[in-house]
Amino acid sequence: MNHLAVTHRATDNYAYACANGEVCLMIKTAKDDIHSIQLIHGDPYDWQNKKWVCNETTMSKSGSDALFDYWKMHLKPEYKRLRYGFELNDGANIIFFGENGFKAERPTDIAQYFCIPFVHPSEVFTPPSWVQDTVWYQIFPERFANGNKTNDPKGSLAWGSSEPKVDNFFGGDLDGVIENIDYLKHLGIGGIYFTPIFTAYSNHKYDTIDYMEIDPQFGDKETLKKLITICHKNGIKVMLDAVFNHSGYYFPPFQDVLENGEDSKYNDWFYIRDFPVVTDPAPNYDTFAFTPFMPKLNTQNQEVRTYLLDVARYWVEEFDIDGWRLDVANEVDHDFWREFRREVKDIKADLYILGEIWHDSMPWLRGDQFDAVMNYPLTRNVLDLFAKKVITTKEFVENMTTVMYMYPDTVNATAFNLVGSHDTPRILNECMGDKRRLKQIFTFLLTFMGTPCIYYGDEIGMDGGEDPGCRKCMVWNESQQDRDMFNHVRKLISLRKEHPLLANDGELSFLHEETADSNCFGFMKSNKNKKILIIFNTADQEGEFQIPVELADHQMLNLWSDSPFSDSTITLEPYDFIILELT
Ligand code: ARE
Ligand code: CA
Repeated sequence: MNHLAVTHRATDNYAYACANGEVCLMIKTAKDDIHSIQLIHGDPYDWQNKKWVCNETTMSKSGSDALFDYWKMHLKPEYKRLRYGFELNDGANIIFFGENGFKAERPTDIAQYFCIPFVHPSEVFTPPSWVQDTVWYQIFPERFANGNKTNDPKGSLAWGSSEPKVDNFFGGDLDGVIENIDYLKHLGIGGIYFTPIFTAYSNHKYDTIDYMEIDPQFGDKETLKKLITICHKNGIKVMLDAVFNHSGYYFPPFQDVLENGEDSKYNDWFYIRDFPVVTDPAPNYDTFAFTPFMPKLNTQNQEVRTYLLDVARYWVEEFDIDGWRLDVANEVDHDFWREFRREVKDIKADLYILGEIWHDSMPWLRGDQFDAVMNYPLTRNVLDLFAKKVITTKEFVENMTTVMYMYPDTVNATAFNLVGSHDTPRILNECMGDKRRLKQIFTFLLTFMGTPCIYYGDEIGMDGGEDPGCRKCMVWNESQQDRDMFNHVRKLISLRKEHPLLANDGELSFLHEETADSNCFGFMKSNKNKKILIIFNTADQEGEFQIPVELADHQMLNLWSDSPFSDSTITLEPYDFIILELT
């Protein structure tokens, strides 16, 4: 038995409470090492005749990556308390594993067992219930649509007349979004994520000057109110971008510090290393990255906190927004985010809080800070397989399993899954312009798990390289849009609405080992009533996928073509996919 690989702690992705009163336990062991695991569990205070009353339940292996097997189990402790340990069987030996490590025998002393002292409702990860059925659409307001020529910035270029640059403007605004609500409704999305809309100099508006005003280039507060009302009428949620890690250079408090130096009453609002403040040759204050135009805000300072929390509350209270996306969220302190959560959820309990973090984010996803993070680990993996073709389907399944077990299932169900954003090259570029691969990626994104986000224009086949290339003006002339791609995405969204299994209403398992052809792989979503298989051929040649024998007895329906299906071997065209419902 590989003792070193056995991993469990009574916390985070290894042990978490679910909203229905269940506790989920997960343990990790070396791949193909352990044959079976018995969970020994009970209430710590349940004793009879000086003997602890415990139960035994068999765990099941629920996934594997390159190195590990993952075992999972749900329990419902009657009194919300749990003491437990694992009996690991490798075929030759049975060994007990508890908080104090490995024992040859099952201990009678329950101090040796893992402990969940008490599950408090306030510590259960509970994102807003609407989120897991939402398909997001990301809008970069300067480039989505120009609905009002009178507010165009000076020197604005004709819509789409040239390539996007770090400093050029095309006049996009909130009226443009209002004008195109029907387009979004027709596509079927359920939420818009707007990159920043508050007053700032740049075209991206991440260098905030006034957190309490809409940038006049985008409209005013009335325009935003109108936009939100129309969105809500059409069942579309609205999420705004909160840039609280740093302000813009022209944020009045920072200007005050520049002017008055140490005497400024704002001198502790930023991380100034020494006075006088200089920007050249390098800023002597902390910034976002090394950008002197984005001085880092000191969220340890009480006045800064009060100010930013006022901002956070204001747009929820007065404008009824449905979500906050938090920029550079992992560079702001946890304590601030805890207070942030309490304040905004006090006003609107089902507000969605999305952190922008590109890395392992467990510390922010314990229920006391964010409801989700932008799932870039998923993005990387999807691109590596479908777009860049630098990993095999086997590696894909393994990597994705690692990503999935990084977090509780409850977190995965609302993960913000994206395949590109205003910070990355467009997905079509990553696919080297191959639309078949792009279609597969959309199919994956919209049938997997979590909540998918579509970056504006990807659905009509827009291209563009790295920032700023990925921020071109939306193409509105239908003859220049890829309508076939649009219909593909639209059909996926509508299937997802029709079949909750395609969203988050069931268990997901990969179908890989069963395949003879390594270019093909799939996954299955299942609940008590039915199963849906989603299968891909990721190669430029015809591929074959064998339906697992244990599923052979089911009635099958090809959901994509809406026709019965009966073959046990599926033949797929290059870069094709199939969605099968099994009843
Ligand atoms: C501008 C230019 C760029 C140029 C850059 C150099 O446009 O072409 O490369 O300056 O300084 C905003 C604007 C950007 C702008 C930037 C600076 O949108 O256009 O870039 O301000 O003025 C990390 C952070 C993550 C951050 C990304 C960009 O962790 O939080 O870097 N993302 C947010 C927003 C951005 C925004 C800002 C932050 C600043 O989403 O749009 O930029 O407010 C790895 C790392 C990640 C890293 C990621 C991307 O995978 O692990 O940590 O993210 O790469 O670099
Ligand atoms: Ca305009």
